[in-house]
Amino acid sequence: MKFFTLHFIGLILLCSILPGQAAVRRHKFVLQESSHTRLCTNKTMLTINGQFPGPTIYARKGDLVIVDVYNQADHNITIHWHGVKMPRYPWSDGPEYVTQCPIRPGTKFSQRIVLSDEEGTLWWHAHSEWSRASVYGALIILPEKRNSYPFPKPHAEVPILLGEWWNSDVQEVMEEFLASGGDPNVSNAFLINGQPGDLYSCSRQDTFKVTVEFGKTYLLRMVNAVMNNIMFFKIANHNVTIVGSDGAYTKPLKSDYITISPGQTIDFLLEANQPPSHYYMASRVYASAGNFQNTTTTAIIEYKGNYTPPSSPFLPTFPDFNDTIASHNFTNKLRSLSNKKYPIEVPLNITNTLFFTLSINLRPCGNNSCGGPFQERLLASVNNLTMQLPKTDILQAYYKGISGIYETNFPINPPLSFNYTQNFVPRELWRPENGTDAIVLEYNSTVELVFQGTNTVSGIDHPMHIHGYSFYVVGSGFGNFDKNEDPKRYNLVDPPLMETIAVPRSGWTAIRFRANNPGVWFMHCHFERHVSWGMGMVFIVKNGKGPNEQMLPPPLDMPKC
Ligand SMILES: *[C@@H]1O[C@H](CO)[C@@H](O)[C@H](O)[C@H]1NC(C)=O
Ligand SMILES: *[C@@H]1O[C@H](CO)[C@@H](O)[C@H](O)[C@H]1NC(C)=O
Ligand SMILES: *[C@@H]1O[C@H](CO)[C@@H](O)[C@H](O)[C@H]1NC(C)=O
Ligand SMILES: *[C@@H]1O[C@H](CO)[C@@H](O)[C@H](O)[C@H]1NC(C)=O
Ligand SMILES: *[C@@H]1O[C@H](CO)[C@@H](O)[C@H](O)[C@H]1NC(C)=O
Ligand SMILES: *[C@@H]1O[C@H](CO)[C@@H](O)[C@H](O)[C@H]1NC(C)=O
Ligand SMILES: *[C@@H]1O[C@H](CO)[C@@H](O)[C@H](O)[C@H]1NC(C)=O
Ligand SMILES: *[C@@H]1O[C@H](CO)[C@@H](O)[C@H](O)[C@H]1NC(C)=O
Ligand SMILES: *[C@@H]1O[C@H](CO)[C@@H](O)[C@H](O)[C@H]1NC(C)=O
Ligand SMILES: *[C@@H]1O[C@H](CO)[C@@H](O)[C@H](O)[C@H]1NC(C)=O
Ligand SMILES: *[C@@H]1O[C@H](CO)[C@@H](O)[C@H](O)[C@H]1NC(C)=O
Ligand SMILES: *[C@@H]1O[C@H](CO)[C@@H](O)[C@H](O)[C@H]1NC(C)=O
Ligand SMILES: [Cu+2]
Repeated sequence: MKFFTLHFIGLILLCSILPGQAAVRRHKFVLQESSHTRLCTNKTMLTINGQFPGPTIYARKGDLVIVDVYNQADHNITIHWHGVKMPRYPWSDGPEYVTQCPIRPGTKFSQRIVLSDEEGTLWWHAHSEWSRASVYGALIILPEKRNSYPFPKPHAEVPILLGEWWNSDVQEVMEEFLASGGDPNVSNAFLINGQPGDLYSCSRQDTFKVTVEFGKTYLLRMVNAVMNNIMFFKIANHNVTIVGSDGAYTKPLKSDYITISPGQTIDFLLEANQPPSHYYMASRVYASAGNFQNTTTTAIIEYKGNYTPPSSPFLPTFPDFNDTIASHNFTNKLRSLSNKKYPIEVPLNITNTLFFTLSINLRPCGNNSCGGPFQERLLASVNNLTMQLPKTDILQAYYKGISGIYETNFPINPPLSFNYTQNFVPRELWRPENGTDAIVLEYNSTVELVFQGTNTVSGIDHPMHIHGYSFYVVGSGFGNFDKNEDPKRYNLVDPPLMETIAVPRSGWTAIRFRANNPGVWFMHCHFERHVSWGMGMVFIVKNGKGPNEQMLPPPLDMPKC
């Protein structure tokens, strides 16, 4: 009798928890031109709902978020939900001409953001030309109602969005460098939550501030929405504890600085354990090559209490701009939580072994008229292919069987093997080929992908991002990947689960994932100038046999080309 009662109650509990647990949340996004002033410069720019940064979306694990996107600006747009896997539903993923045609001015598209196992901080941003410079915001995914964080409940939570600001129109910056073939103009400032901070002119009164109480712990949810740089981040006199990245938990990692790639997110705990005062949190570039903005953006941590604040808050000191070891060291220390409650499933039996070179390239221009080195045009490639976006999106072409839009010949190895990381790669290897190519993967097959940086033209880090998937980062190192020796040192026990990973300059990174999400998925460098130069390719993952292993049909309001 007793047994029956208990069993019965258990059943009721289960029923009330399982179905209907996930909520549907609806938001309205209106793309519009709105004016904003930074660095004493007033300009109109694309925003969502007039906000910069855009609205923060809150959800719980497994929810369905519906966003009605209205384009009331004079510019094409698409919105990407960065790090959301969108199981079986690539239709709302967002990359222009890969999964959809742009939402044209005066039209609307209802996007379904299908959350599944993501938990932590992700973000959304425009995925059309360079509009993401001002069209972005945080997407915060809390645990399911009955669950809590795998760390002590913080006293408060604060989103921290790193951004970038040009005094001029970003669209013009983009058009100019694509026309010239040279590098884009460097920006004028970096931003924390839309504000440059005190170290820039006329920014003091708007500097972002966090008020803390001594003895309390805060959860900071950081997103790197910067366009073209990996960033170092530091808080004066405080160490932080990293607890998550890219919408997955990590083992707690104590550090006195953070390296964060564009696209990546990092959740960390800040313990207010220092003498009450004012402290800067600050961010500046990590750059292994090229021109960059060398200024520092700041926000202020202000302790509550009665004390005389310093005339200026304490400022942290940073690793050198070009400290590749410091950058790589930090990223390399991240580990999955990987316990009973948060298990991981690293593929061990690999079906697809892929090796991708990441290169900056040059192509001659008519009468040496371009703005890149040797008056040539700067480009970028994966396995020597510079991706050309088609005029109709690849997803639609795949789904409807329209030919002539893309090919499926993307090479699984580079066409030539050479010493990728020698200091000076011979110039005959610098010129890439055009392509709009995909790799087709069988449903539920497993992938190991090694990214190899090359030093053609100039070696630099590449923050690589894959849509539709998170992946385990099983190894990385410097020099040329050694397929016999390096795999012996892979971490298959608790590798971090990421969706953006910085491949170090003159080095390589190995990732693994299971191709269990059918659809068309963009893979690209998250440096905006590199993707504009063609550093991208597409994975097509076929349907499986079962009913829950197939792509869902497209919505009726899919934008048309
Ligand atoms: C910025 O410019 C816009 C349009 O040119 C104007 O409407 C707005 O008042 C200006 N804002 C400031 C703070 O000057
Ligand atoms: C880019 O920089 C160049 C050189 O400083 C300048 O002439 C040009 O106007 C800038 N372009 C934009 C769009 O700001
Ligand atoms: C932060 O950690 C470093 C070691 O990484 C240590 O030297 C320093 O004392 C710590 N600072 C604080 C405020 O805990
Ligand atoms: C930053 O760059 C400017 C000009 O590009 C240069 O004058 C200055 O010395 C640099 N500052 C630092 C800290 O490297
Ligand atoms: C970093 O730059 C400095 C000078 O700016 C140079 O002396 C040093 O060798 C560089 N370090 C690396 C690792 O490239
Ligand atoms: C990198 O990490 C290793 C091991 O964790 C440490 O010994 C070394 O000092 C670190 N180097 C830098 C530059 O942080
Ligand atoms: C590995 O995968 C292949 C192809 O999917 C399969 O035939 C084989 O049985 C698998 N081996 C193990 C040890 O799981
Ligand atoms: C590749 O080039 C690097 C840098 O010059 C050099 O240290 C390395 O020995 C070379 N590797 C091979 C296999 O030649
Ligand atoms: C890339 O392809 C071009 C054109 O076929 C060729 O000239 C070049 O050598 C190739 N480079 C590499 C690194 O494969
Ligand atoms: C590659 O594509 C670009 C842009 O579509 C075009 O201008 C260029 O001529 C093409 N180059 C080659 C070598 O096919
Ligand atoms: C996918 O592969 C995993 C591991 O081999 C297996 O457990 C699972 O049943 C497979 N799923 C499908 C739908 O084939
Ligand atoms: C906007 O998108 C449509 C549909 O793809 C395209 O035809 C048009 O050229 C685009 N407009 C601009 C200004 O890029
Ligand atoms: Cu890149």
